[in-house]
Amino acid sequence: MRSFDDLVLSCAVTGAIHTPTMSPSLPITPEEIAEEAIAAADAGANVVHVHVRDPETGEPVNDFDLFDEVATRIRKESDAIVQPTTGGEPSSPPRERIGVVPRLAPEMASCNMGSINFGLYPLLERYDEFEHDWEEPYLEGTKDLIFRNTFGDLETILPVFDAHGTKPELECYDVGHLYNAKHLLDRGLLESPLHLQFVLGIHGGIGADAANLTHMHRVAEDLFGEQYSFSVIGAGRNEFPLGLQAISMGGHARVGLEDNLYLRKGELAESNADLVAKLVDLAAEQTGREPASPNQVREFLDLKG
Ligand code: KMH
Ligand code: ZN
Repeated sequence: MRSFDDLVLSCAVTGAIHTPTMSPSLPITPEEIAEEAIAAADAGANVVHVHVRDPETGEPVNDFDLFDEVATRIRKESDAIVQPTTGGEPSSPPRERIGVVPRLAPEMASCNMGSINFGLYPLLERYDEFEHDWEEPYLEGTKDLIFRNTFGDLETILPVFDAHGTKPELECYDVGHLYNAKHLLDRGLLESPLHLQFVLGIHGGIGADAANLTHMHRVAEDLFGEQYSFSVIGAGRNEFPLGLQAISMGGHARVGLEDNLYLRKGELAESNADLVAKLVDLAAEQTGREPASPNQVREFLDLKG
């Protein structure tokens, strides 16, 4: 693993899975998404991961004008790295989701390393208390979702990253996705060093526990040696325990309302910035590590800036 004393701390401010009925804090409009991202950056996030939503319904969309508006607003007020999703509206095919890369030519964007079942039943059961309405039309497509990212899709979209100088952050939802990344590296579709995001706790992916994070790290060590760095997403209540574990292993972490709505058990987070501030405090107190500046991250990850 590549060493870096400071932290790459990402904040995923809205995502595509949580619905406005689950938390009043979830940003929906481009103004809200940008404001949340800027505040998260002020609290210590050096990367802000953004999706966009229909301002009227909250539905996740692949609307590149909205992405452009969000990115422009953030860049006016912050030098954080704006990382758009290419997971976008997750029931749409990758060839549609990738459109954000030619449109924004971002320095980094997410890139999902394989297909998975993406099950929402456990999540929605958990949020029953918010009187979540199963009939919300845009959830229809995600009730039994295959999050599609085939080898053929990756062969199509990775050259688009390359053509725009956009570094892919490789979202790995299971151990097999690390082998997919190795395969794509060997075929010259990815370039070292890789920046991996281990995603633990999605229903359909690897479970969120300490042993699984250790295993993902061990497999990455075997496959990529000194030529990679990693960050972790612990979905839901696993955000802080797994984030802190990753940081104590020399890795990096992501927090945010895309992945987790709660500051602690029973207490909804009022903002993304609160989630960032909590991990910044935990990391400093428990490991002595602090977030790098965005420019230090640019240098470490060799972003075009
Ligand atoms: N939704 C997360 C589990 C993406 O946007 O491309 C992973 C993610 C992927 O953020
Ligand atoms: Zn995302």
